[in-house]
Amino acid sequence: MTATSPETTLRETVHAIVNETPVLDIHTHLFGPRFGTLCLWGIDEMLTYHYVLAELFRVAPIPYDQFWAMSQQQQADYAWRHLFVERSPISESCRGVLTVLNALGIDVKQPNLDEARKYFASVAIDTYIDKVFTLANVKRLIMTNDPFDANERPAWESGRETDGRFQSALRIDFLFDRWDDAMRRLNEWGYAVTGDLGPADLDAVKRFLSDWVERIEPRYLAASMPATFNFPEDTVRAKLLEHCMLPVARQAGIPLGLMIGVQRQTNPELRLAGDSVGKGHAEAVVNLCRQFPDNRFLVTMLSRENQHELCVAARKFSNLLVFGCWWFLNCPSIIEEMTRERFELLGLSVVPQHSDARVLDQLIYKWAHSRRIIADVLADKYTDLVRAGWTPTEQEIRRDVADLFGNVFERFCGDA
Ligand code: RAT
Ligand code: ZN
Repeated sequence: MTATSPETTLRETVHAIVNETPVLDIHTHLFGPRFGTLCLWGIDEMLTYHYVLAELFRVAPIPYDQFWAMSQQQQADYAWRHLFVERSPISESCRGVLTVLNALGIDVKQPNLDEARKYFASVAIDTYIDKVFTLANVKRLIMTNDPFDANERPAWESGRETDGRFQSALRIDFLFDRWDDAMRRLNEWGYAVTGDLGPADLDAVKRFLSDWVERIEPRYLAASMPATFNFPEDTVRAKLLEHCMLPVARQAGIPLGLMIGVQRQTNPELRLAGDSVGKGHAEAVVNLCRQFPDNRFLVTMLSRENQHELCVAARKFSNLLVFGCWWFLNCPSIIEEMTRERFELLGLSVVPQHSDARVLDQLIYKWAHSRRIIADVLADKYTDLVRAGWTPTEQEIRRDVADLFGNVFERFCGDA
């Protein structure tokens, strides 16, 4: 019998602790139970997730219009046939569906979705939410809440989310991306704006934001920015950012979350799956952090090429917290590379991952897959420390993982 090496024991301990530590998921598109049909779950939602559909259209012999005219069940059946039956589902998004089904005890090697549908028809949403939080070991998550969304607004107007596991983030993209429409709506809602972006307009936007901060108590203000975003720049976006978003975030004592690097609707035929990536300007982040030391910035960038500069920026400014492996970066090879780079440059002062889940069930796979990589990289780092004569105790490992999985974020927000 070969004895287990101390290195193997350390690795196993790290994996066990990473699996046992509940995580705070700081960016999702999930909704709590009081949002009714906005809370998406189940096999048909998983198979029509836009990450999956982008892959389906690469292999499916079907015109876009014909696909979009199908019912959601038909779309899911179609995706299952082409991506899971007629070829092996090796991509990250397809593998994710299998991880979820497998965790739920459903046989994944099926010619159709009958078994899976039978399972989902047999569970009630409240029980299922509890089950997913347990399986994914998520303690809380942060939603993405858009006051301009006609489906979401009424739920907020009739009161707050009462399930404490679902916290909010105030998403403000609409003000940046569709200022003309936003102006019209603001006027309808009693926030008089003329569009000249003079003091009265800026005051009205600030009032609007502050009212929503009061209404939904967000953990942060959030915006996704195109790859072209820069700061300073002579745009409506930069004016609103400087004179409305930043003061409101300061006043509320919450960070501004920036997700930079999207190229919207590169292929509109793909609908939600039609967005792409561009290399962003990390210097915009640097300029913001320097010019507004009293604001805190929670930043993720979409291009792999921006990751190193972003880490270096965070070394210079403690009001910058780097988070997550976003969207096209959320696949194992890149998560590993980014996590390694971040640990090496920033130690434990990062939020290594968020799920971006749109369908509740996805919490299960997104966290299972990421946990494994985070644990591996962390174990490598501890092994290096052992070589340098510094052996971590189990308690120290637990502390570090709890930091990565929530406490760093809470402290950054001033809440721990
Ligand atoms: O990851 C996604 O699902 C994207 O479609 C986006 O929603 C992105 O995460 C975002 O928050 O803009
Ligand atoms: Zn997102």
